[in-house]
Amino acid sequence: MKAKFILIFLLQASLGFSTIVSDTIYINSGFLVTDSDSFPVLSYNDSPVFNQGNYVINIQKDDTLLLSIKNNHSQKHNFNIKSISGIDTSAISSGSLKTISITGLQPGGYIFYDSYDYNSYLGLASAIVVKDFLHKHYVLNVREFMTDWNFQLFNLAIPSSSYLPNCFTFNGKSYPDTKMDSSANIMGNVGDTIIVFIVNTGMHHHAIHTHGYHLTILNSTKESHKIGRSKDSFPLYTDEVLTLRVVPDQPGMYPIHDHNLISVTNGGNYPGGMITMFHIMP
Ligand SMILES: [Cu+2]
Repeated sequence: MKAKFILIFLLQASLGFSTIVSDTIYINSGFLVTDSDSFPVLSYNDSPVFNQGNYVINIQKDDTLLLSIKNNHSQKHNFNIKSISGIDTSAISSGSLKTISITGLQPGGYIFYDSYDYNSYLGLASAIVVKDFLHKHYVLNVREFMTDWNFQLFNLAIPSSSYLPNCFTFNGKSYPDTKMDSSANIMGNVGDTIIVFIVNTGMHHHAIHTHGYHLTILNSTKESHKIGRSKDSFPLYTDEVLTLRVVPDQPGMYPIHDHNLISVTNGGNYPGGMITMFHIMP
């Protein structure tokens, strides 16, 4: 039986699939800083050092992901992937490391997150991209915060006020800090095919407007009737992942922003929040 298993494994390896990919994510706490605010958050990072931009896991189709999760926070956490079952979601206690194996993910974009309490809201929600394409890709993690809630939750209090967010981020940054973040600026040349995953890990719906280009919707995890549309505005439900394709037809720098005006402010002042850019060269 064992010899048979090894034979199948060798056969699969020789055919080029079932590659085992190891990755490690760290659950860190720290302060998310914008032009107008600084408040506590949680983040998935690729090192024990806190970074306010969430780490994105990238694998290829048919890869087996051996994912180690190190909990550097004082509370317990767990690991889940939206709409995927069969994953070990048991608690990862403070200070411990757990390794899980994930196989069989279909190509596309997924949200991984912590299901305990408000941990996903506090920052523990990011993306896994399973690639079946060779093009360059970007992930825009769209998320808003109400800064008072973060202070209350970090003091282990239940938020006492209704949710009126005042901080809006792409990949953990608010404009103008998004300008300095290569993960949040979509760069390429005229004629390139670029895949863009827009991932709403916030608690509000959002609507992302692109200037300069139309993008084609390749997939939506919430509304399949959107697939195939070519547009320049993209409403997003909470927890929705949109897979988009853009082939820029002109050079230039064009904004990408949330169409809700409150979402393009920092502490109530425009411009801020969810604004980033296309940078397309000839
Ligand atoms: Cu616009």
